[in-house]
Amino acid sequence: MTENRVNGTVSVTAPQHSVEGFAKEFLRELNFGQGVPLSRASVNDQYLALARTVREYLMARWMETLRRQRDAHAKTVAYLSAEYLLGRQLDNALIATDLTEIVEEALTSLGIDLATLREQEVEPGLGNGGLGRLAACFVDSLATMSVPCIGYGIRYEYGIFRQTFVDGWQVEQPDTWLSLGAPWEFPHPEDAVTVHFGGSTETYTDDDGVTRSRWVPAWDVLGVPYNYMVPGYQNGRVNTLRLWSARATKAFDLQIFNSGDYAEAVRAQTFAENISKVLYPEDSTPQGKELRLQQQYFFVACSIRDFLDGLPADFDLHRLPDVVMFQLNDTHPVIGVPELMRILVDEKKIAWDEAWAITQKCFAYTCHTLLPEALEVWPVELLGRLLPRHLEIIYRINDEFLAQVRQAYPNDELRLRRMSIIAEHPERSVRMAFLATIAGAKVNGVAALHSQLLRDNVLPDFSELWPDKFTNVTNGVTPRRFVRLANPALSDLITDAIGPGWVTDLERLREMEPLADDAEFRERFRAVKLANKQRLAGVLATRDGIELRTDAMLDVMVKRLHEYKRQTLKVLHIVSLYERIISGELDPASIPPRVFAFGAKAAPGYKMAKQIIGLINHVGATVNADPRVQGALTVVFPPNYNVTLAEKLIPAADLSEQISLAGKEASGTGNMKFALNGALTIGTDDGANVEIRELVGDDNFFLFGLLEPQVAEIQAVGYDPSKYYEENATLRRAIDLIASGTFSPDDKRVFEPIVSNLLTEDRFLALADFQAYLDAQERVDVAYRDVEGWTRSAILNVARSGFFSSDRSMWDYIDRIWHSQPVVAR
Ligand code: 26V
Repeated sequence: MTENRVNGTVSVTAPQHSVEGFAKEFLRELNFGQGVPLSRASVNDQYLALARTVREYLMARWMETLRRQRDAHAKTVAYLSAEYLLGRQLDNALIATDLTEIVEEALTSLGIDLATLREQEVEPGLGNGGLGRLAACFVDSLATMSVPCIGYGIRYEYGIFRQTFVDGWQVEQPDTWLSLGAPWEFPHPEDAVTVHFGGSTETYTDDDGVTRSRWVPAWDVLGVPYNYMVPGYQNGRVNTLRLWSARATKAFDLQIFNSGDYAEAVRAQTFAENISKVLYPEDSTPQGKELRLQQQYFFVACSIRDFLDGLPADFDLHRLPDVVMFQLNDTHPVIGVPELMRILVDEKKIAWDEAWAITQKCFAYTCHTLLPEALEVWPVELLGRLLPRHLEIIYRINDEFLAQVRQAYPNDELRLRRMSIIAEHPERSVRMAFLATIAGAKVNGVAALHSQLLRDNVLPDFSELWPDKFTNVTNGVTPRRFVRLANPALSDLITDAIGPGWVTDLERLREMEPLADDAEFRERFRAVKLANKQRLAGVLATRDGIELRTDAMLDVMVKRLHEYKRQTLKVLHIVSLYERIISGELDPASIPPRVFAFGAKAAPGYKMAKQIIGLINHVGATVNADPRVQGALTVVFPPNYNVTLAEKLIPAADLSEQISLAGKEASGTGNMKFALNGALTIGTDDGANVEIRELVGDDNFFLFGLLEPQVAEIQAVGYDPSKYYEENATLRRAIDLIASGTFSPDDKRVFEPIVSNLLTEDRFLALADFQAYLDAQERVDVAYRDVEGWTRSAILNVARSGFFSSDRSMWDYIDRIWHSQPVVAR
């Protein structure tokens, strides 16, 4: 897409405010907001005052945006997501308002260093990984495109845990992101919503003699909304993110107060507030988790009610699809489907068929995984106990759906069983992905390959029944945060070359392509990379006491720790190089020095993932300390990888590791961030890697490994990893070195579970891809030695990755799914 579709820009704001003006407002916030004089203000006081001053610059735009959207009666995207991995807010607000320079000067005039205040902000880590970060990128893009969107989610009191390492093993600490103050949020207790749980259903005859059902719930909680600004990039727009926090209801308080039982009152309050207490760290086995279902219903019920309450009193609900699309970010919010049906049928007394027609036009579903164990199912017993009316509604949806299937495929009992929303084994449960697919106007995967596999392997019966329902929207990332903010040096270089328009029209990066052949430009590009490595070295030194050499290739693998992502394959590569060095086979002086950087959190309950973290750290400690290596290999693994660290790591990287087993990574979005920041990818034919390689070209991408159909073939005949161990001496020596206890002298058998898993099961075929990976890494070494050639490829990666802007993803959702529009200036 070359056309610039960024609409509705009010005016690119050259802030009318002066340095002196800003300094004055900042001091006013410090004195009257924080209640301290500058002379006695802590860094935190200064940070809070700064945040509040900056947010004031967004306030009028926020109100104006909402007014304009209301006046336009525009269709709104209500993005329903259990996770938003936002990253720090201050810098994003500064680039959005174009205030950075003014603020820097104003603070300097007061003897304050902006960089110090930036470091004071604790990022809201309200997500696990890719899915939550994607939601944050999407709301950024919609604000920048002037498209009406409200992001709905949960204000977890504790976000993703803070990771520490003790002797190389992961230890989790609570994430207390709210403890030093939360200057970016606006609580709105007056908009609180009551959410019901439990109880039973009953039928009754209404005034017109119609038999109806209603829910008689047993208990309730209050949802208090907190609003967050989502500023568009220098376009005068601010959208809203509305996150719900659970409180005990007044009714609850009063009842208990009257009973005179103080301890019980506190217990009840704790019980209610537990609902938004902690983010679930995605688990290795997402078995029935009652609190998680409560969280899901809680935020979805609040959000739907909130949206409906915002409509005019006389609004005809048959027109609901004209004004909203509830986009389901994975299956977590799917309980919203029976909730909307319950409201329309039970409360608004709309006939079932009409209500179903409305509902089917108001929801669309995005699937973010292919792993069968990651598809959510809820035991019927649990759902019926917590949400009895919703279970009845799901049953009726299922009955009518199965009648439709029976008509399309007479006498096909097996098909009915396969397609039923209700699974019978191993226990009766509700398949949330099926419910979402049946209710959704559209179902999409998140990269071309993923969408194809979703149709062919995960939901084949549904795609046969409704081929037009399925579509693809390849993920994207926001160039504001991940290039403009994270990589100012590269941003300046690009802007110098092609002007500033690329920030909101990323395809324009193509204009840089010819510069790949310009020696002087390549030189400047390398200087940027080096400066980013030096910046990272500074961050790691102060943050973690890690020493980072900046004259080596920086090879980075950052993502959640999962077996399918194959961090073990990366470890096997490192161990193999190390083994070849100490056995004298490989001269360390003969390879380009490399720093291997990891960042990864393991779900606290995922034992194997935590083992792998231990292995990486132990291998690192051994390799880094061994003089025989002569510094040719270094392993660094800073703890607590998060958005803030990503913003420093990615711009410094030379090589991006995207090595999941083909067919397992739905898309990946880190892969896009690396390419846009001029790292070359070593990767499998998986997720969005496929599209990255197509765009940047085979010469600028290191492809290796089995293709998805080959994986399926091997698994069909029965995969035997031990064969690879026996037949490949290099692999055998690497595995034997781990098994020998070299990396864990205090407990030589500690990595036994990893070794035996690799040799007997190796579910994600690391051993099958090992040799291909090693060969590709040798191609990397050769390419890296050609400094000019490597730089050329890196520049082409940047120039050809404009497609991966989340702005493009959002236009695709608009064209294929939402059919909404920007609200342009009038
Ligand atoms: C959950 C589980 C739980 C059971 C063990 C394996 C497993 C694997 C993944 C998940 C999370 C699934 C949802 C998710 O975060 N998907 C990610 O979404 C990103 C945005 O679309 C996408 O780029 C990643 O490829 C995808 O893994």
